[in-house]
Amino acid sequence: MKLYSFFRSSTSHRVRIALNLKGLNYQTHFISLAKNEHHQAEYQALHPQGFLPTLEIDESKLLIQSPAILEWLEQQYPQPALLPNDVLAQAKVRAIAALIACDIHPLNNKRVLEHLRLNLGLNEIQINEWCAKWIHAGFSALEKILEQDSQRTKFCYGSAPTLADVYLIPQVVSAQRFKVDLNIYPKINEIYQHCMTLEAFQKAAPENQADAI
Ligand SMILES: N[C@@H](CCC(=O)N[C@@H](CS)C(=O)NCC(=O)O)C(=O)O
Repeated sequence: MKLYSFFRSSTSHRVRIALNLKGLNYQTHFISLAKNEHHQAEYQALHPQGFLPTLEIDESKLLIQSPAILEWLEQQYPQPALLPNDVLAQAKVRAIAALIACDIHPLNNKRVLEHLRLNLGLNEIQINEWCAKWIHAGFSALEKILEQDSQRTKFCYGSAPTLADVYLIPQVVSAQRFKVDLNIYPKINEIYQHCMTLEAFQKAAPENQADAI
């Protein structure tokens, strides 16, 4: 398998974590968002939206959209499971994933920030305020969800990593980049610290990618 990835792309980061947790071998092909390589026709022939990541299973099979890639990995390589057995529990894990993927990440995406910067004239302080606003909105709700779950241990759900952690950790890294104070989210912080003791998460971290600037 070949993953088209950029070290700082949180959607690529999600897929790297899942591939590592499942112990799968993959090659990484670097597409630099900083150099706008995702706008080049060659990459857009693979991913019509020009977003990262793309997972190439073989030359004729390309998967796009990280939620679809992660669900495919889960079905194709069920062990270790990243979803609990119980369907109600699965809905809880997917709710955390959706809170991050639908309600936080898209608002802080490169193309959105570029529009705010270049077309609407926001400066870097205002851009950081914008990013922090949507991260705080999502994280304060998530912190309440995590507080309410009495079964939770050191992960978002249960006692092993799930898709919820696969989505959360890259979003925490992104929040750090936008200088969001994470000390006000003790549960999120605890999950982050714990996941980062695991090799699968360490290997997937942006700073450990060969294209890290
Ligand atoms: N829903 C998509 C979003 C993909 C996405 O937005 N990726 C970012 C990198 S984290 C990207 O390629 N952004 C390019 C841009 O905004 O110009 C997914 O989860 O795969």
